[in-house]
Amino acid sequence: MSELNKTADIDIIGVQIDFGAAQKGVAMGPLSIRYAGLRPSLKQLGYAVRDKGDIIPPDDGMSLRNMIRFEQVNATNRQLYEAVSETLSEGHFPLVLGGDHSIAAGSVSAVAKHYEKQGEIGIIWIDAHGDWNDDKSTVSGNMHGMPYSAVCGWGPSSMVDFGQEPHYVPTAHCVQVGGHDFDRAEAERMKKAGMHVFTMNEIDTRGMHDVMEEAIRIAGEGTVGIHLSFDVDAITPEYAPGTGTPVPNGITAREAFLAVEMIADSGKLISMDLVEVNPILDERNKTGILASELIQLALGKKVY
Ligand SMILES: [Mn+2]
Repeated sequence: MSELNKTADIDIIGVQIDFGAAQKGVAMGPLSIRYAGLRPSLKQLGYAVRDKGDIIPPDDGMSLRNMIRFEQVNATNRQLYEAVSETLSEGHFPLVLGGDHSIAAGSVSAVAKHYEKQGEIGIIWIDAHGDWNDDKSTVSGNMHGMPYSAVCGWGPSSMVDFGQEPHYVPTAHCVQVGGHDFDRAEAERMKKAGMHVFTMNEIDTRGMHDVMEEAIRIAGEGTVGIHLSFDVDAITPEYAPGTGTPVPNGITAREAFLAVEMIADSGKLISMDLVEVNPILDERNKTGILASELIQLALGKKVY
């Protein structure tokens, strides 16, 4: 951990939402990660840990055109934006547990806004998917496919508007790692926006260590720090079966460990989401346990 975060307390914020995804059950993700022993493990690392509990979405609300359950997703993200902002203003480290990935719209918006006067933040987004659709390019209308585009200012703008005048994250500092299931229009948008994308092919060719060195440089150099948004569907389903949109032949658990250990060693991590753990689809909480381990390693757990 950085000097900045070495002394920081960690606030756990769960978000029980699955309205951003087609496959239900991911709302129970925060509990499955907690059951894997997250809090005592983080305490063992020397952190003071405060669990702020879970944000519960409203049980009703409207959809907009090509944005399914928009109202519920937006109301939930508004609450998350406020919770993360409060945590940051108290000097604590926000650790956000999903829930589907739509929640990154709330968490990243809060982090970018908090550091607005100090400088830009960088983002490392580890995911099988781009999450770079807007309400025009989307094929499914599911909002968990849109947050990365939204926080970069490429829309949907309504997804990150909580009345705060959003501070968008420049794509010059935004990295996608582990992508291998992009929609065609989505990929075009990412290219146009100048996103830095390290696909599975690139990881195969160069190795995770090389890829992460560059990713950390892009997100970490000239920024106030790095937000890590980790979607467990980046990890191949043999290791992470408990997720709603699994994609075969993703990164291994070892590669994921290496990636988050390198982020920890960079000393640049300022906030983190861990999303898309779906206990209904899991095998004996395997994915929840893996998620807990990834968080510990990202926060500085060492084997030796
Ligand atoms: Mn995702």
